[in-house]
Amino acid sequence: MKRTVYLGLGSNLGNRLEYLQLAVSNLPDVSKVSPVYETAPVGGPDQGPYLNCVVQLKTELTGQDLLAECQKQEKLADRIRKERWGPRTLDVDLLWIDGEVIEEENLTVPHPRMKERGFVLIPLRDLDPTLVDSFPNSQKVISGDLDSVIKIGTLLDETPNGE
Ligand code: GSY
Repeated sequence: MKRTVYLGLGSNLGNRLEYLQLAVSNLPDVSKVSPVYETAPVGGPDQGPYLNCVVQLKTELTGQDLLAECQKQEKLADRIRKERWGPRTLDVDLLWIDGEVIEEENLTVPHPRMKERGFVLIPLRDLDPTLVDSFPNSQKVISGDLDSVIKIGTLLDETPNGE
């Protein structure tokens, strides 16, 4: 059965928009793409601003399949990341699989920090306001981050029927 999955995409190195576009074009089963936001970096060393967006998939892929897809897209973007939390050409995080809880050695779903991050909640709310409203404190997190998350536009729509 197809499930609704959300992935968080981020880039703060090189041609950031191109890396996001590349991932959206290559990911399987994409059904919706949020606007792109420029966002202040959260955590880590001094680093440049990110571009972030959230992608919805309608898919039968499992959590492990999806994790492999995320890693494949990061590799395709020639990810260079010397420092944990440091700058990266592309980060693809598996955020949500229809409410499924996964706690495996290499994978935790829902993403453990997604509900604390304006750069995830704001684009996710564009795609699924009911889901974001169901998270405790989401309004507070979003209000606190509104100044550091600026909508800059949309990616090309690569979905088959332009949903
Ligand atoms: O967790 C994703 C990588 N990342 C980001 C990000 O995508 N956006 C912003 N604004 N800050 C971040 N810090 C990390 S780590």
